[in-house]
Amino acid sequence: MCVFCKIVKGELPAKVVYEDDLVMAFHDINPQAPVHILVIPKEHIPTVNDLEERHKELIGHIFLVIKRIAKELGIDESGYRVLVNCNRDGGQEIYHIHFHLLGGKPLGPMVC
Ligand code: DGP
Repeated sequence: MCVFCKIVKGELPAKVVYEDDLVMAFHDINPQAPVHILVIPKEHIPTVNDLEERHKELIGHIFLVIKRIAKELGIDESGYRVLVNCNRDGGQEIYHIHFHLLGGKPLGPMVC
């Protein structure tokens, strides 16, 4: 079972900031910004490449959850970045799709 599935099942600890039937959000273990939250679907979807038509509502829901968390953490007005890595060249380390919510400081331009 993957690390994020273990977090979903409560078998690994995480600093959870939001949870419902479909998604979970928790602090990244290695934060790259003052606010660094990972938002994941509870369903094990490995990468963006594995998304299907049936996931359309789920992905929309994830963005509404991101919006809600950004407001709760007080970064909605200052701004934030939402990032998804896919596969090796995208720098994906955990193969359970996740949305990075980064903020709390000026992030500057995207650097590749
Ligand atoms: P990515 O490179 O997009 O696959 O990002 C994976 C992120 O997951 C990385 O920023 C570190 C984080 N991470 C890895 N293992 C754990 C863990 O066990 N708990 C938490 N909270 N975050 C983790």
